[in-house]
Amino acid sequence: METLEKLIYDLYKKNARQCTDEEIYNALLIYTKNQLFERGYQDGKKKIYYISAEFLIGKLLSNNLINLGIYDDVAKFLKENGKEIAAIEEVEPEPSLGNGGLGRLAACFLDSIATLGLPGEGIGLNYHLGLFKQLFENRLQKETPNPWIEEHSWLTPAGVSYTVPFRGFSLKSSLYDIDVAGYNNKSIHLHLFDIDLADESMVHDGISFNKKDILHNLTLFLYPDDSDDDGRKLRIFQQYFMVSNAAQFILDEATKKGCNLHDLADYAVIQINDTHPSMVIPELIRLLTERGIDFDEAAEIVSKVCAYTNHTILAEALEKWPMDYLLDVVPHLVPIIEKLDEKVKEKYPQENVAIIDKNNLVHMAHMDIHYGFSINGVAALHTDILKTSELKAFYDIYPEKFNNKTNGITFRRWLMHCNHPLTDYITSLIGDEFKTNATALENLLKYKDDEAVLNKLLEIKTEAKKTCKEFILSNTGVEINENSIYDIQIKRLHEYKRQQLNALYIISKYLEIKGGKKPSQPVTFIFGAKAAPAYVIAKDIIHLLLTLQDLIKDDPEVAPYMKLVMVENYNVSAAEKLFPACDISEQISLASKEASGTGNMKFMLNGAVTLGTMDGANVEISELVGEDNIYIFGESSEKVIEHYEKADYCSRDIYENDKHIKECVDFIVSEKMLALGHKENLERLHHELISKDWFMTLLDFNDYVEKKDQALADYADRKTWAKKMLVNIAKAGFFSSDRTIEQYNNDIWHLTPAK
Ligand code: GL9
Repeated sequence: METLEKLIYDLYKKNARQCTDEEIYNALLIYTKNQLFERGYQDGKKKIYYISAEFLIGKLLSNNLINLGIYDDVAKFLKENGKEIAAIEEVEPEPSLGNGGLGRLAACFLDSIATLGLPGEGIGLNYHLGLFKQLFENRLQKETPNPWIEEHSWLTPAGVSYTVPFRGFSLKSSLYDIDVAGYNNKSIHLHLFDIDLADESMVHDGISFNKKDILHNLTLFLYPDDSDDDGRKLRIFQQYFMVSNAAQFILDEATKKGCNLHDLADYAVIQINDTHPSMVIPELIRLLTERGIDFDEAAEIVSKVCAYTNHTILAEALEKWPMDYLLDVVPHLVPIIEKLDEKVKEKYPQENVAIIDKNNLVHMAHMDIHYGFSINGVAALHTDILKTSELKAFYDIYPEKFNNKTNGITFRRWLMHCNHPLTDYITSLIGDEFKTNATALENLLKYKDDEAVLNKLLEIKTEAKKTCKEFILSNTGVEINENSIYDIQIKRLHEYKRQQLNALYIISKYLEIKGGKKPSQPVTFIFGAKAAPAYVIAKDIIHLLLTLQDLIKDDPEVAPYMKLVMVENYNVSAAEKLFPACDISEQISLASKEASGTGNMKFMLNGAVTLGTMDGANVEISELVGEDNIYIFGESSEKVIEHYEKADYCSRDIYENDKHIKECVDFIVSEKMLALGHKENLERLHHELISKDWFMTLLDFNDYVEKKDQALADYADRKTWAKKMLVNIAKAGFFSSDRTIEQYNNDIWHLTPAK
């Protein structure tokens, strides 16, 4: 730690003890960046370029220290100087460069690519304000800007710039790099492209800004509001800016290494993360033809370089851009897309696989599948649904392109960083092989009946719950009972994820308690979720939760037995405090709708038991842990898909024929609720549930109540519960993103790892 001490002295002319937390943070930032630089970067002839509109990297200091192998030394040094590393961590602003699972997955993947020694790069955009910061006002979500770039930050200017052409003007880019440390290995880069003229001062009244002023707004926000034409066009501006820079960068790197463009596939493989980067296909073709390659060969070259990952079957997320928008923003891509479409239509005239449909919409995913060599889903069930229903027409044409890559999470962040006590205890039992070979966690199974071990696991959980209680108090002002069961649902707010189902359960418990039936064990229902700014019903659900929170808190008959608390501005840092403390993990999406989920994996790894539907990776979790160690409920994906096909689901029938359900749903607009909440929001949500309920909340309600009651009752048998916890931790190894990335490499990328 001598170099760190010296650096601190050079910077501030005082020693660590005399520095503020801010000064220590800045010094550690510089120190860590130097260390990463000195360790060097993965390189190789062929590289993976992971292009993504989102990289939800979270705070980086502690994670980097862990991956550099110096976390303990730094923590000790700080302690000797009267500082707590936890307090230093608080100084770091969180870069919110992603919405949720998809962006966080990209961040976990970079960690694993670096750790496995694979030559690779992440490529994305440097959003100045990231995803909005969420405030609660009047029990409603309010969006405010979320700046994260300070004078000193993890960004390093790379001195690289390209010109990106748009209709009528062009924009120059500047590249900033963030180093991503491998665990005990070299680093890779996350390349974030930016414009020089980005102007944060144009943002007013929350997160409003002039959407037409592209010269100044292009990299301000991650996914600005897309509820109008200008917002949607801005997305195309962003996406094209991202992929044009990426394509120019990739061709530059490859040619420097001796690529003659014809052999590009020997130098580069591009993973297209969802459809946001899909325009990289026509853009690469454009650049190759500009450099003298004929169109057909260019299309062939690109088809050997690009692979596409599908992350959802929700139609709203499978982008289809009106041709008019493209003509307006990137007219030079249009003839290329038209040619690609013609070639497809010559061979496959059926409408459902066309790139340009009869309404002149460009289907980005279709372009990816026709002109990429691989398409993968993100969990076994999800890939099956792609093959057999959503993308069946494509599977019939290209069965060899389809493959599954079940998602994973990096254990460095989601265990070693966020849960030191559990990590240390596991290490004391089975050694630290699990840190690089996650399936070694199975060695824990030999302690399944060891009472001392089970008790210790419970003790660690109790401590985590105490720490989490402090966090919740400071975040929300609500004091929760650390001896209650922590039942947690943290994820983006979306109707398909069914936070409203959880809310209805809470209403039913509330009514039970009011009716005199007291639960044997107090429960705390914890939520964290941001709603997309233009998603009205999602915001109504937040309002319902916040209104229920106050109703319960202020009712002395109910408050001792249950509480509801909604964490404000749920983000990666909050997540790190919530996962270790959870008893029951809520994974209650409508079967078939959650492509994978990754929070489910983080909970399991930290010893929570899942209450979930047979959806996404829950299916694989349930196979791994066995039915004694998970609570499964709800309609199967086959049945749900059938309901959609036949359009025969009618929530009103259920509502009218089930007294209990009617009572719970109607409580939303009861006098008590309307006395606290807003009539407009609550009535709209009430109406939505009865007349639409697109995601079949009422269908699964009774089964959900039964299984959740069962889980809460089982919790009382502490020894049996601790065994469930142990099995969940022991079986979590499969969900390491190291495994996922190894599979991407073996099946799709074919890179040679560094020794
Ligand atoms: C998502 C899926 O909904 C998740 O189930 C999946 O785990 C992740 C990562 O593969 O991808 N697809 C998607 O569009 N999002 C996902 O989380 N959305 C957001 O990130 C907001």
